[in-house]
Amino acid sequence: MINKRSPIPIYYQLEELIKDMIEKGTLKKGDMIPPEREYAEKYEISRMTVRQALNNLVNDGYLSRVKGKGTFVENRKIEQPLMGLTSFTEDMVSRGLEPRTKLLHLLKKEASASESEKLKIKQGAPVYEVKRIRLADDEPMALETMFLSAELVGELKEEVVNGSLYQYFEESLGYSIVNARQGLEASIVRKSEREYLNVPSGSPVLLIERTSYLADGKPLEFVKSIYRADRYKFLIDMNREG
Ligand code: 16G
Repeated sequence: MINKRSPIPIYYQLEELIKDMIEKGTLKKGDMIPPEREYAEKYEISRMTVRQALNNLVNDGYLSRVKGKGTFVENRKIEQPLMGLTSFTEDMVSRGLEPRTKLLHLLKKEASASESEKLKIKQGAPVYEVKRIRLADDEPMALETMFLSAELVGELKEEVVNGSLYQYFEESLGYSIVNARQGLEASIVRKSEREYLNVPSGSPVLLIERTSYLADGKPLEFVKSIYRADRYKFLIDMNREG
């Protein structure tokens, strides 16, 4: 319920209330939410306050507006733990979603200075650049650009990069991917990325860079990914060391 005496702003309380209904499943994807007026009357608050709460929920990806129709509940965000070193395919399958890949390009070229530094190979050595859209239940989630040393992974075929590369590295090439270093930062979608991710201009995204290593310390992959911030939320468990 809304507590008008609380120091917590009313629009924020309403946001939390609606988010809670989405999380509990009382409001499901595709449900139309009541008009502003109804919320205002029910909670005896101003329509401006309701509008502010709904705008914030639209910006955060919980709701979407369809012109002339109304405001609808969106999918819940995917909650991705940051601790385990998992693949996109594993992440989606574990949530009951169907992973799919749309290959944008697979090219073999000479490593640039920065790629050679990341992959610890000589500049000019052969590298693969693989650019893929990763989808869950046919909805684009991320855009991935991956660099791999061709000497390490051998010849890469299209059918391989259309599936799970971690599975290929581990099961077909017999490699053990043991650890990775990952950076995560906020950004706004670029014009060139918008249509791949199917998001409006100005949408927030998360830039993730991962370098994964094999048991002998060799870098296996260097990947730059762009994740939709309206569909993803990253979680981490922390312990206070005493
Ligand atoms: C994830 C990894 C990426 C890895 C890919 C393999 C992040 C930020 N990135 O997308 O580094 O290459 O999984 O997925 O999580 P696959 O086995 O399905 O091809």
